[in-house]
Amino acid sequence: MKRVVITEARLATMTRGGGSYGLLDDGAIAIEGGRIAWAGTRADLPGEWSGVERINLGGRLATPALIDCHTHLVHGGDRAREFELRLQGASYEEIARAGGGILSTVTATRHMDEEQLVVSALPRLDALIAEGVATVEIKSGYGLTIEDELKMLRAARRLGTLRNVRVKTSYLAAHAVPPEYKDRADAYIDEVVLPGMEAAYEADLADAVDGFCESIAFSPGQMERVFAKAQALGLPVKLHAEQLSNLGGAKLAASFSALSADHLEYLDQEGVAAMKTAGTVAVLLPGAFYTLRETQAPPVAELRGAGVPIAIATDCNPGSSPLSSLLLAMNMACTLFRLTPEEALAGVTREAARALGLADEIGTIAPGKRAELAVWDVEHPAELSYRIGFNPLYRLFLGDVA
Ligand code: DI6
Ligand code: FE
Repeated sequence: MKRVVITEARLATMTRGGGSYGLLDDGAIAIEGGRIAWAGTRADLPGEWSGVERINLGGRLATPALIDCHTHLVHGGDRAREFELRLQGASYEEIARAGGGILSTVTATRHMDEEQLVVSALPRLDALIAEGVATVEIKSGYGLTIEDELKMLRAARRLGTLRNVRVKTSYLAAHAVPPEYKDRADAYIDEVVLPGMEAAYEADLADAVDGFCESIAFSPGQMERVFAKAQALGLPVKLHAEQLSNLGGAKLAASFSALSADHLEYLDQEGVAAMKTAGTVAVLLPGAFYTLRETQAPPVAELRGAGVPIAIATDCNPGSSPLSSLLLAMNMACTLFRLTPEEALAGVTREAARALGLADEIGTIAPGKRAELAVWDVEHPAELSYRIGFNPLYRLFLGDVA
């Protein structure tokens, strides 16, 4: 197996108990077969690694490669016109109820084939990769027929073969009720969401099952039926919960041991407690908060106080978060939600890994983890959250270094 040692690096290991950021000023990382065998201060590098090929980072900062754990990267068309309408005063819910919003993206997505979806998603994926992202979650949810949902998931899987990036997919047929099932949400669940989930599972196209629990989408009772099926198939669940109102979605998700509950602006104390008990990660999406000019921030102090892990993601989607910069999402999480820069960085590394069920594989610089590192031309990790519209990535190292 190939061996290599990375030296002359400042390391933000993001391991717990390592002090602030798990920072090591004069660090080294020993890598064997694409996995970290040892990480620490250079002076302590075990003798067996002397004479092994070195990569000198010239004193730059290395962090775990970034993880965007919530995106709708694959979709047809755009919603620039809806952006204009919102600026003229229409609300996100009004537009959705009038058949625009998510459903206008459904029309555009249904008109595209798998190849067109892949081609249109690549620039967004490349923008993320250019900022140090090596793992990205991609949801379906704009097809809303069995075939169109599977088409989206196949496009997402293809993206993972076209670029050096790990793609985790989520089956999100329970995103909106399509026009052909208007006022028949339960029939849509029975005839499309549940059999489509089985088909996605059979074809190994879904790594998790997601839903949108909201008055303009699905009730907790309806989501419970979706999650029961996911559980029967052995698929982990997650949920868009408490984004526009409090329906108790996070509590429902936690009762199914969800990997994450996402958005959470209207989360209450009961939801926080349920998430803590279940180990469900809170995925905060400041791009949607910003785009919708939401004024109620998620209960960060309560989440932090309860010890609920907090992740940050772009929610990259054409309607509520046309954002393909994870660095900007980190900045927004600090400025809009008052996360610390260390929490923001943990939110796109360690906690994002946990939100995808990948905590054993990626997310920190520690022995046993994959050697997936982002190297930055900055001195201190707080700079990653601090600057706006500036990308200091020097290099992305993936498992292929050794
Ligand atoms: N919440 C969101 O922010 C995205 N989906 C969801 O359930 C937005 C989807 C869209 O507006 O296209
Ligand atoms: Fe979303």
